[in-house]
Amino acid sequence: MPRAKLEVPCKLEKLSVLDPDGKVDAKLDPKLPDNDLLKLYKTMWQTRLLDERCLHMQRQGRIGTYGPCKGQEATPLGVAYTLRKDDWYVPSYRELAGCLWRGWKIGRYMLWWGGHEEGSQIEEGVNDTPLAVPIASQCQYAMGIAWASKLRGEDTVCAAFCGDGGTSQGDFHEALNFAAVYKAPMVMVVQNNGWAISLPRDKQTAAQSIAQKAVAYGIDGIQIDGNDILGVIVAAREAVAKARKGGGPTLIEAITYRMAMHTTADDPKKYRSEEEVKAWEPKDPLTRFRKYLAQTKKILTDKVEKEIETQIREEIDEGVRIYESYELDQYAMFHNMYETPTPELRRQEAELRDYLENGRPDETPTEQSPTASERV
Ligand SMILES: Cc1ncc(C[n+]2csc(CCOP(=O)(O)OP(=O)(O)O)c2C)c(N)n1
Ligand SMILES: [Mg+2]
Repeated sequence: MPRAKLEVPCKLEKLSVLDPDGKVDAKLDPKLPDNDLLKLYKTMWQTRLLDERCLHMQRQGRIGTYGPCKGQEATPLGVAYTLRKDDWYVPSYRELAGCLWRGWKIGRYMLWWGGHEEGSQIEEGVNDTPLAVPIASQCQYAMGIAWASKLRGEDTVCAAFCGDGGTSQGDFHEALNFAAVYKAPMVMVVQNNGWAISLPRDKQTAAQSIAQKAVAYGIDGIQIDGNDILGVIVAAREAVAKARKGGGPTLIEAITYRMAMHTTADDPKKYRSEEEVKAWEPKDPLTRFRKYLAQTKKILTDKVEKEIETQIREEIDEGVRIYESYELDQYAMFHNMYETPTPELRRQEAELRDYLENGRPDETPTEQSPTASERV
């Protein structure tokens, strides 16, 4: 047998529609109605301000460890925009913008970061799954949801998200492999923000792109500018339409950047340079979208902007009020895993009850006690 080139049919593309100056490629412009553009802008801006508020509240001890999404608003929002209400949205933990678009309530979102079980409850009529921290675990749920919709003869699509780090998990591979073989209506979106905590992208994979991993599964892959909401919408629309028509999954790699720390438990200055962060500032998805709406489309005037900001701030304040006035079941975490709690869970519940009713046990730190950041 002679040696020959292995011909592998594949469709791999790269796409960007809106440049950092807010100028749009006219041939690719999805031409969204003005109303939708302003609604998207409001959600993106609200995400930015809510994210900031959560960060401050963590510093004040009012919520727990927080994972910011600053800089990563355009991809989840653009994808959510292309979904129908009865489609499924399966986030990891930096997809707040799409969650707000899908109808998640601010107060409940805060409950999740406050460490309360009630934060995982999805609003009535919203086909989403709760935030997922076990990396890439949500890819498996998404594949199952997509396959179930196919088996039931429904035409709903499931969009799932994970990070660049998530692509090294077995779950990511298993989910995409299965979805591809069974042509499950799934859209797999990887938010490649260049880092998995302190691990840079070039140590994550030797592959030139994450999009090219699609070739191994026999599906289409596309790399997009994840800070360009219009480009995200164009790519996601095509992927969703293809999945809905029975064409199977698409892998979308969205190139973006996490402008803040991984979570409030780490210090990014320890592993990435200030210059790198500075270089990403001009590509900010929010300022880019603002320029497009104000200068190119001329629909965002100072007056409209002020009105939107007032509305956003009122809604966030109301969300915080709701979050802080929830009547919480302190013991819910012991009751939601098993129908009959195990003896160990019962022991822990009794310990917590004793702690809450009778005060603090002696917590004098010993020499060996790790600090919070050492434990992460
Ligand atoms: C299965 C699993 N392993 C390890 C961790 C600890 N961990 C939390 S976030 C993270 C990095 C994830 O990086 P990436 O997928 O790129 O997402 P990003 O945080 O950059 O959005 C790791 C290793 C975890 N949550 N789950
Ligand atoms: Mg990452």
